[in-house]
Amino acid sequence: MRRAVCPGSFDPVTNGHLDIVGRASRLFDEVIVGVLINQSKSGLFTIDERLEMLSEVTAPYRNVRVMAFHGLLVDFCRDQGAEVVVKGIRAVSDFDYELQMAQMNIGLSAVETLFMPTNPLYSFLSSSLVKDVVKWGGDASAYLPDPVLARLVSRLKQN
Ligand code: COD
Repeated sequence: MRRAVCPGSFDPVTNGHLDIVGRASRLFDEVIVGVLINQSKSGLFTIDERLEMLSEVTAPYRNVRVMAFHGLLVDFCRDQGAEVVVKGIRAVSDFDYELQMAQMNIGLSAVETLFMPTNPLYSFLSSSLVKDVVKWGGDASAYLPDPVLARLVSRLKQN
């Protein structure tokens, strides 16, 4: 079985993330969306909330499952039997850092990284930007799945 991991913070998942996950699901038998538990960086949503949102929006993809992980990505891949990491590349600025991580990861293990060009509709999109747009009352409906937008609006109203 060919299994891939799409890792990230997903705070929260955007249509850009979802586009990459959906395309990866057509290339691999199974795709695991790995949410990094980063103790040094507290997010807007808890890990459980991110997992819930991801599970809801990836439900149409029968070969995608969602899990949290901590520590090294390559260790998570090994534990899950995944040989490939799939990363979306939005711009040259993403590429520099992603290349460093991919090279470190192949040095640490045999895990390959596949770079997938972003859908041009989402090439400028990040979780941070959409949080800012929604915080100040902007319309982010083109960039977030509906249930994620609803949760983001409600969370930012509370803050
Ligand atoms: N279009 C396409 N792809 C996108 C878009 C978009 N609009 N937005 C994001 N992406 C893709 C990118 O590939 C990105 O890498 C991924 O989605 C996740 O994005 P984020 O912002 O949710 O997550 P990041 O960038 O904070 O996640 C970083 C990782 C968790 C992947 C990374 O830090 C990691 O692998 N950490 C594990 C620890 C480790 O192994 N460290 C050593 C690495 S060498």
